[in-house]
Amino acid sequence: MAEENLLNTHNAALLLSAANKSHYPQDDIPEVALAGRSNVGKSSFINTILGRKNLARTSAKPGKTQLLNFFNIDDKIRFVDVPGYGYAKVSKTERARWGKMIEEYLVNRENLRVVVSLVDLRHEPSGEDVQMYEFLKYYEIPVIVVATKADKIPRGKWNKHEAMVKKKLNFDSSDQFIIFSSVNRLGIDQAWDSILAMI
Ligand SMILES: Nc1nc2c(ncn2[C@@H]2O[C@H](COP(=O)(O)OP(=O)(O)OP(=O)(O)O)[C@@H](O)[C@H]2O)c(=O)[nH]1
Ligand SMILES: [Mg+2]
Repeated sequence: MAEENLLNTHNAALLLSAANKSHYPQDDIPEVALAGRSNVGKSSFINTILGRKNLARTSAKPGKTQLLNFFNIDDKIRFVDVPGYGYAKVSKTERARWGKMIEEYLVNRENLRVVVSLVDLRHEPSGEDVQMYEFLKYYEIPVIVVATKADKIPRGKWNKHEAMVKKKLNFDSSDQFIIFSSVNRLGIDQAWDSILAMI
């Protein structure tokens, strides 16, 4: 893989977890943030494209990740695993705190180069998926849309699902759209190409 000439993807580790900007790393390393509904597959995406089983924790229990988790990739890139939205069993207060934390990071973080916005290829994007995409477009934050869990629908239906997702998001055709599966390890090269092109 071409990216392996540039960085050793095996040299990856959790650097720190932060609740607010006073805890963010202080340097110039470019960051790639992962955003999406709880359970969409953000942590799995990180593990899969790094070829690791359990670097970013994954769970069948949604709503687990409450902090911004910064992963150091070979001292050249960081992945930032953002807590998922849309988990029902969260109080109004927690939801507000979440919103503040995410907004503070996404809008003001100078290290941020691109947001990988994950949606489930199987379903029409939720209101919150649409809001996230619109938010990123509004603030002119570069975005790559990754449609996860492609293994759960037959290949012959991918086009139809892609069209459904794009329509609901009011997708900007100049953005990248990647069909992905952590189970079948599909879309990895395309994801790396798109990410590295933004950095
Ligand atoms: N079939 C299939 N399952 C997946 C895929 N990606 C993730 N999963 C499963 O979906 C569940 C949630 O995945 P996570 O990666 O923990 O999701 P997350 O977005 O990090 O969730 P939060 O941390 O709660 O926001 C786990 O049971 C994963 O094994 C995929 O591509 N295909
Ligand atoms: Mg997670």
